[in-house]
Amino acid sequence: MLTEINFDGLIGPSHNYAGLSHGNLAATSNAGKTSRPREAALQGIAKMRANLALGLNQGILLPHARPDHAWLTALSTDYKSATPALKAQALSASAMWAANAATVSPAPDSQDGRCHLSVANLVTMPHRSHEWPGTLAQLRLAFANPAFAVHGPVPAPFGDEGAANHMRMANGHASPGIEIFVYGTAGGGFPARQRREASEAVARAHRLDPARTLFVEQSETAIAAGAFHNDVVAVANGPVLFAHELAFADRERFYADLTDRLPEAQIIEVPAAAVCLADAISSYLFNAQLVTLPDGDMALVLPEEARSNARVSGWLQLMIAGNGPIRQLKVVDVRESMANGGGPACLRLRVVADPATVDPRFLVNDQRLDQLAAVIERHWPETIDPNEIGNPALIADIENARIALLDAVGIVGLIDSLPSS
Ligand code: SUG
Repeated sequence: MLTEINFDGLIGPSHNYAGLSHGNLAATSNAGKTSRPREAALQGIAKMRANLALGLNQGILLPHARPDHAWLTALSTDYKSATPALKAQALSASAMWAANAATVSPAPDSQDGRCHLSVANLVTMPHRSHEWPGTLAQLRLAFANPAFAVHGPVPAPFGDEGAANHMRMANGHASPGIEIFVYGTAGGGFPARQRREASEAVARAHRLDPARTLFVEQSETAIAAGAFHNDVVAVANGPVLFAHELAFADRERFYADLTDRLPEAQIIEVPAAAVCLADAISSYLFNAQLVTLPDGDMALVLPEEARSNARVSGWLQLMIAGNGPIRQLKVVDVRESMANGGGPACLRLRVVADPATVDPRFLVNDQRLDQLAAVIERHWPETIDPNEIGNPALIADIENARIALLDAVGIVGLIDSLPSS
């Protein structure tokens, strides 16, 4: 039976604060701070446990080989002699933000009846531009069943950041949906990371019905305020869109096009007068997982930062007191990821599929999470000071930690795998 599975990026042992993402205010303002990889990964595990407790299906994507020696070799260097900037870019644990792994179109939306996944090229940021081979290798394993079609990346220079700039709305997960691709053209002083050409290429690859596909421009004001991905200012689930008033360049046209195609659409818009963009972005109110619970109600899985912002939590209380479609709030602590600009929604890739068609090594229950937590507790570095990333002992610990994890989950083939094409 088709259902939604959230695949969370397991936070890797090299998680650190290098300040690599221009336009991501959390990441740049925390540059140079000491990170806590072990705690970070355990926070991610706790979030997955909380989602399992809500009755949701949960999967994982695994950390990539870091440092990425293959990438450094392609740049005619190696980790020891690389510049400090290249070292940091080669070591980044950024693959944890699985919402940027791929764009996913569930089977009911595609003309060939398969679930399509296109790995994101992430070409805008150097430290993310070398994620796709490691992601593609995993997607090909996890979704090898003929129920899926897994595609390679859109070629450069058309930046594609995956599901973070894509929303799907439908009456139910298994019904045909409206797919909404959000792209940027200008971002004030910050880069617009999703190009319309890339979104259009993905929509073609996924064989979507053009009549049920929308291309919507992200507002320049939102990007300039730090919304480097659409999922920082909007999230959708089923027939519900939850968005900030200033998320889109032309909201009235978007809402009209949407309700024209999906008359059941329910739009919950948060006015800038109630929650300004700065509060929305620092609290990650919209980087929540909007999920349908087994009883059909919707819940919003929010970061702790949304509760601690008085204006944001005041607005949420009013929303819950009303009679809207979002009936429950669930708060999770993902502070280590948040400090790099990654909230609960960034950490997961949603796939609508029958779990029986997914490689079981990528699916988790509480027992499997216990097993993963034991590996993390034993092998993940407790702290990383960005000044220490040249230390060979730290690098050996990071590499051994990932090997221990792949061994534990039975996916040793990924240790140095590259996609075959
Ligand atoms: O691409 N941060 C990530 C955060 C991605 C969040 N994902 C979504 N919104 N879906 C990024 O900006 C910071 C890494 C560093 O600076 O060390 C970073 O890559």
